[in-house]
Amino acid sequence: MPPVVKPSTPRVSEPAQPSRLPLPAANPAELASTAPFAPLIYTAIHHPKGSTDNPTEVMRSLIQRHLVSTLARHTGSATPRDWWVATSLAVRDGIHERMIATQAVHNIHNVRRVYYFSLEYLIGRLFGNNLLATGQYEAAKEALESLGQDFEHIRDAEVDMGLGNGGLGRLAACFLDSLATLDYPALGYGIYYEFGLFKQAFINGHQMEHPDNWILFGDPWEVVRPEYTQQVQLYGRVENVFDDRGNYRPRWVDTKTLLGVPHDIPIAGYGTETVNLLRLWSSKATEDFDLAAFNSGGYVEAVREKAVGETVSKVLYPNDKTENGKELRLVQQYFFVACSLRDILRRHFRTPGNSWDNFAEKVSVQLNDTHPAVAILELMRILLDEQNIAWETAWDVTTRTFAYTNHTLLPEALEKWSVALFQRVLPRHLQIIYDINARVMHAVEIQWPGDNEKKRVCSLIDESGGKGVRMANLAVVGCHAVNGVAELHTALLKKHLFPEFDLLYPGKFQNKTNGITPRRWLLKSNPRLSAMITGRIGDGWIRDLDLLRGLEKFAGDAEFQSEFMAIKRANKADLAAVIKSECGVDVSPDALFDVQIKRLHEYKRQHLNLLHIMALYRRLLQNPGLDVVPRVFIFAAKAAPGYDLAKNIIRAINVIGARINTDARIGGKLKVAFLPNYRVSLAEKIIPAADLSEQISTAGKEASGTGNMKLALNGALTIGTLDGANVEIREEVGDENIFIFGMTVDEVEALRAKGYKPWDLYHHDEELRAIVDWLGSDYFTPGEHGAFGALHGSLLHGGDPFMVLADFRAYCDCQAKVDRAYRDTAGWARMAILNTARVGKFSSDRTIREYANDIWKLSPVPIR
Ligand code: 26W
Repeated sequence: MPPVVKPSTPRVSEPAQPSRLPLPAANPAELASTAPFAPLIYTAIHHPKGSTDNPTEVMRSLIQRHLVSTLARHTGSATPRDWWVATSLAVRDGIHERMIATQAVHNIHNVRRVYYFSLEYLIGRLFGNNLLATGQYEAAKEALESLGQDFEHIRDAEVDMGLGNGGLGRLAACFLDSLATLDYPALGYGIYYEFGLFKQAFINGHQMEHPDNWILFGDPWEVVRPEYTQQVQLYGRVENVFDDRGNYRPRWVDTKTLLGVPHDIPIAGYGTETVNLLRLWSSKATEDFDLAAFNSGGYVEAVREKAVGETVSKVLYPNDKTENGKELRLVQQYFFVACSLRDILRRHFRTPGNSWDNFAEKVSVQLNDTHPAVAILELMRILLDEQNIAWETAWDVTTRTFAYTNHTLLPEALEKWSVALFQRVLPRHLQIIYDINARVMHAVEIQWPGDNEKKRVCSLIDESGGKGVRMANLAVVGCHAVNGVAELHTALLKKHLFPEFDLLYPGKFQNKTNGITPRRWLLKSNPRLSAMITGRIGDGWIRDLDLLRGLEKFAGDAEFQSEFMAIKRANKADLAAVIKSECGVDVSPDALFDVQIKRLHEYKRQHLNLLHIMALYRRLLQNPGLDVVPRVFIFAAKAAPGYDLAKNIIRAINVIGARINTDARIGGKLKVAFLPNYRVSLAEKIIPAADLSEQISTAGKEASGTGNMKLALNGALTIGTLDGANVEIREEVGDENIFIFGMTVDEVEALRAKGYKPWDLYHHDEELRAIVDWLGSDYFTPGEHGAFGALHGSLLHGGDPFMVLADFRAYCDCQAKVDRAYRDTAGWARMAILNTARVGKFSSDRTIREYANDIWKLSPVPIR
């Protein structure tokens, strides 16, 4: 417990009005802007003086105007970046009008909103997306071309907004797109990291990390909102104070203060007036910070302190999965959550008639994993300490407000903060944790009297080893709904991670299978296929992906098949050019493009893929005439900078791949390309060109996967285990249109229980043994012994934790089936078309509707 101070004279903080917050009065300018709302969209924007109604000409004059008046550029000397900024601003003008209108309608009608809390948003580029959303794509393309500019070149000037690690961050971005497209009142909250996910380069096959200073030259999409700056407290200590009725009135004192400045990114729905916001906080030191040190003569010290305040939003943690327990990360989590809650309270309490009584009716907060779960404690603290609201009422408001999505079962990814750290950074919140826990323990005692084991697993405090706060347990008890991200994942969540809570809170756990936005992952990234689909079934699929079922009837049509495959080939030719320029490797668009793109992690088993490549290479060396379908193995993946084994796997793929690529003995039948710096904009280039999608995680380890959905939508066939959403993809496309192999979850569990011995497999499978030995030798790295020692060691001495050897033979056999299937061009085309036609379920629009109906109880609010 914290060091407590008990002052001799009890002090009482002024009891606040139970149902009103002492918040600043509504900003009159803001109310003025919301009051006389009229549908005036585009009046100024689309009819600049002296121009015509022709959208291309309107766009051209807007671009030229921004080039001159905003960028001070002569058209003759404008760089691609200038053109990109000017065009973005031209589009943004209209988006801002819609954004103002949307917010006005939401405010005036005091609508219920959902707030998505996420430490990560992998937005990628906004240019093409916003042009498509607002129906100005063609106009902008023609306008730029009429000004002598190459549209693709201009598009490439945009730096990806890479404020996330992987699936969880990209899911948040897809959700924002669907929320706006479906007219749901929603706001995303997160951190305005100055440095996003590191840039990756390869040197001699090794991953090198470089800072991603994405914002260096500014971002035309964002608007800074200094007027909504928030203050948050951290550190300090709790004074235990009692009021004159003996009630505990703790005071959190001697805190440090941080300022949060909001940066707003508009999120334009597709084909609708709705424009929602993504509000990201950057941290600043307060003036007080400076003053104190300045007064004591420490000017330089003051500036240094200020810099410390500003490091909070400096950098995205590049880890997915393993939590490293760093203090700065906890501070980031609290900082953004505290700013966001204050912003929500400001919005709620400025509306006449709103009170705490209707707070949970107007506010629904979705926690993207446990990373923002400290919000539960912060709302409790505000209610208890600042509003003097009784515990039961406070807990009721809080639990009705929050819902939690779990994204992983991996134990090393479950956040656990040391109690000592919590005590230092958030001492009052730790007290609240203990108070919540006492009630949880009470509920467990009633349910299972005298059962200490049940108490141990349900406790918010992990007593094993160093004491830790279990954020997942906090999230489960502090939320009214908990969801997994695929059917299988949700079942495992209930069975393995939270079986006691599932009994304690029946109905709280539910499934929401992930989805992807068809706007980015088909319409924008694959214009050829999009145009073909629209030509056959109309463009309704863009907002209703189930309509792709209308393509099923063409699956056996020879003409349709050859058109479909011609598009795939053209996309492959485009990707071949990227591979040439990025990797220096020549590949043929006629080869089978076999794609594995995702974070580099042992459980995702890029090394299983590598072992198969080595097997094929070895067979070809032994028999150069062997008839195999020519293949290009395409990888893209970043490894967490501190994850040595993952980096060793990258090196192995790069080095072995380079050897294969230059070995004339195999006649160019195999090629390996590891594209550096995987990011959203690169994914958009790879996915439309894929023939085969590698989804080969150890069953039970991949919560859902979303790359699997993107690839299937673009007509790639999946080779995969029965893991995550692969299970549901199989249900949709049919068993005959997917390549499933390997152990099931039950088989994995049974083998683990029996005692898994990778050495037995090594001894009994001759080819496997030869490959593993090859990997352990210095064949690929002459003179550098043990270059892949980490990888080789993990497979044998390390016990092969993800059972790569156990699935190796089944994987090779399945790959042989793929090889045979690819030779049947018409059969392959049919399967590919059926994949595109049948994955409508995986639209994030469907996912968002399910969240809205089952968890948020949220209705669409169409603007106009
Ligand atoms: C450092 C702590 C930490 C721990 C876990 C950071 C990030 C995580 C995430 C849970 C990692 C992640 O992105 N999970 C992925 O979420 C996707 C969206 O639901 C799923 O499709 C993936 O299967 C899951 O791995």
